[in-house]
Amino acid sequence: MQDWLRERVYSGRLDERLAGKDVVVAGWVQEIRNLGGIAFIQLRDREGTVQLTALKRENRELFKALTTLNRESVVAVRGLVQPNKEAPGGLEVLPGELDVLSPAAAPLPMGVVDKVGVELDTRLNARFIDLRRPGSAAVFRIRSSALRGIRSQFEQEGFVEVHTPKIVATATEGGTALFPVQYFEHRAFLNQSPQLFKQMLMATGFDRVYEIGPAFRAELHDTVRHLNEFTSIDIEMAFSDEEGAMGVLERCLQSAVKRVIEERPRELGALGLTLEVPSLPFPRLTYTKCIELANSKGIDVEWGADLEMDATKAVAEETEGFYFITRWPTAIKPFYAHPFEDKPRESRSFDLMFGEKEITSGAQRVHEPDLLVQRLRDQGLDPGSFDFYLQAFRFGMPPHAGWGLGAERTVMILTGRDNVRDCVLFPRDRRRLSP
Ligand code: AMO
Repeated sequence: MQDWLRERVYSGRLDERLAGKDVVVAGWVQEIRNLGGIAFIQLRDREGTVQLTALKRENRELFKALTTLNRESVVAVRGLVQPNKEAPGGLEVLPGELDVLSPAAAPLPMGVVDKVGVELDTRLNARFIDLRRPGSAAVFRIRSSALRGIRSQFEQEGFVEVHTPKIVATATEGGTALFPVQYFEHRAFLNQSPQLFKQMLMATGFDRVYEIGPAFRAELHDTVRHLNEFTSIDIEMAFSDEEGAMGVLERCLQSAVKRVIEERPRELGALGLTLEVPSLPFPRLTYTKCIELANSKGIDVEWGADLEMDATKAVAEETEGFYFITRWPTAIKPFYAHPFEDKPRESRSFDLMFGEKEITSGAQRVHEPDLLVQRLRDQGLDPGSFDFYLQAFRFGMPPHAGWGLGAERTVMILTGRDNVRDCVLFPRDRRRLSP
């Protein structure tokens, strides 16, 4: 590596003010057009491309070295910036020195700039190449900004970031979807959700916590919405009911969209998208109302049943953007959802929806230890195996509420992707464990 590489500038920073100056650019050789005496090379970095224009008569050796490179080789070039109306961006660099940092082998596992469509599987198998494509990379830049927006909202509202264990002894979200792991002489599992731990932290006085981390579900689902490992954005807040938690959620999503619009105009452009900041509050529909709506559209679903895709589609036709479904039947929500005091068959739970897609579940939780034991039994669970959790409720546990938001499903919405696999770098699904 040459010392001058330290002076590297991104292609996006090149403008007329640098005309006549020497710069260093570095990146991947995207395209080489050799016309004999002159060659045009498109060099790509994270901000776009810059044209290198090499003249054979100026430097034969450099010309040969540049024009015989395999596509996607990584090089650094030091050269003179010159205005050129025909070059992309109106500027070109006349290379004076070349450092080939890493020659690429040929053929490539997949093309970077080829117009032909590439299957998702091919793209995921060659993900390191796929992510060189502006459209694929845009998803992850948008994801990064969205998470920054959400985090900044948490910080603004006094949440403490925590990290809870991912190797655990019990299920939280139903016993069938667990990945077992051998933990020395014990059988353990990969955690499905930080649920039990974030609730236990409500007994400590932290008051408001958030965690952004992996969650594992051994679900057999092979759909465009399900992953076996996803990123869960979780909060728990003490002295709050479900309304308080819903308020934080809608402000977080608003903040995420604002950040993306501010920080990622180029990426939104690459995806052909314009986003609008959602206005608050998001509409709230009760579960009962959703059942009525679905029934009125000829969908046969009874009160007490989960809302399947056909029912949520019917509801989505009546709404726009984000909306909450509230007051779910207690029997179909997890044991920790608090029943309404005056109407215990309904719970203080909610889902956040976008169209027909669910992206968050949350609730005010049961904080009364006796009721919690009862709710575990009602759901056919053994309170004995939740002892470590129940302990935290017996020595002073404030009422509390929280939610879990799926990062990938949120990114699907923000980037208009149809498949959740597009929104995770290296997806884990029923058929995919590598790369
Ligand atoms: P739930 O199981 O509904 O609730 O999950 C919350 C959110 O996580 C995302 N999600 C998934 N994303 C991709 N693939 C999956 N297999 C998957 N499963 C879930 C979804 C979903 O809305 N403990 C509760 C949350 C709480 O009450 O605080 C929970 O985990 O976006």
